[in-house]
Amino acid sequence: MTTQPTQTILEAIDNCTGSILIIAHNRPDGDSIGSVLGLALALDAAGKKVAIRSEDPVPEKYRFLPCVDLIRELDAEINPPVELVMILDCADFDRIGAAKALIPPGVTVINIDHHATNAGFGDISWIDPNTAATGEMIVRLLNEGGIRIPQDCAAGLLTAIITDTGSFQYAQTTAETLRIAANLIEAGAPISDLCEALYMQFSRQRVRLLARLLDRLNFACGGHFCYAWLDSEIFRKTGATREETEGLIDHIRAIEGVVVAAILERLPDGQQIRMSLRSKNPDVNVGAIAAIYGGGGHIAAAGAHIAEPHAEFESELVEHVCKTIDQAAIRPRA
Ligand SMILES: [Mn+2]
Repeated sequence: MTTQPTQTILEAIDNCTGSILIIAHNRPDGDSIGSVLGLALALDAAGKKVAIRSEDPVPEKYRFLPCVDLIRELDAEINPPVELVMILDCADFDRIGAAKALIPPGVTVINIDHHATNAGFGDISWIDPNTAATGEMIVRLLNEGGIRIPQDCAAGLLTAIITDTGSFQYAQTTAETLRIAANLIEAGAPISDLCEALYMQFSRQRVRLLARLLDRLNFACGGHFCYAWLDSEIFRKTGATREETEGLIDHIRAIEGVVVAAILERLPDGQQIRMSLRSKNPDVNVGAIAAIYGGGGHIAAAGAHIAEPHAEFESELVEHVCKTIDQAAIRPRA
């Protein structure tokens, strides 16, 4: 009988007498923040020493979460010394950035993630691409280990699942996802308070940003591909921050006929581009499109950072997306 990675992970946690260092990925999203907080709070309640570190600060919109201040900057001291490292929701080891320097040599690194593009870095890796959110995997791990889920932990983990499933709308939302969410609500996660904090507290600047973005839509592939550019001018004119772009793409994705949505953000240097992609059709894999540009992600959601875009970047992207959509259209659906 083969040992499940969850058993190996639980044993490593059990045997750890020093600090367990939990690391969030750069530009942390709801799944990343909710998962690291949830795991840390459950392990803390179980008597373990935990520390959470992130190179990038927690975005303003997630600062409402209970115990969010446990997520500290990289130079904060960790006592006792780190004996075990857990990296969550991170498709690629480089995405923890300078937090790598916090990993003492020889210490076991555990990689828990749901991105299909995760190549399995670390000493113990548990990758489940069929899971909607890393938060869901954390609940499975805690349940399997008989580790109690305190109320604040449940709030973090439910936030992870709500944000990565698009409020239980995306295709990866399964009956198990809903059972786990029910589990978290039973543990005291306040679902309507969480949703209000997540989706009903946008700043006026962010609403102005959305208005201008919707004025800049480009349609291609007979309306199946819709994309828009963000640049320094739009942030200056609206007063919105670059952090407030999260979720804008959902408004493009929501347009009738659109199969692939994209936001192309020109970074402050005026050169580099951050690309976010969404797909509404399971046969149209935007993860594969992102991979062409050195990025990654899932079938339905992916992204890439283009450091040196060449002059034909936009027309080439349109071509790649249209080809992917056309191929899906001719492939018979199972
Ligand atoms: Mn995730």
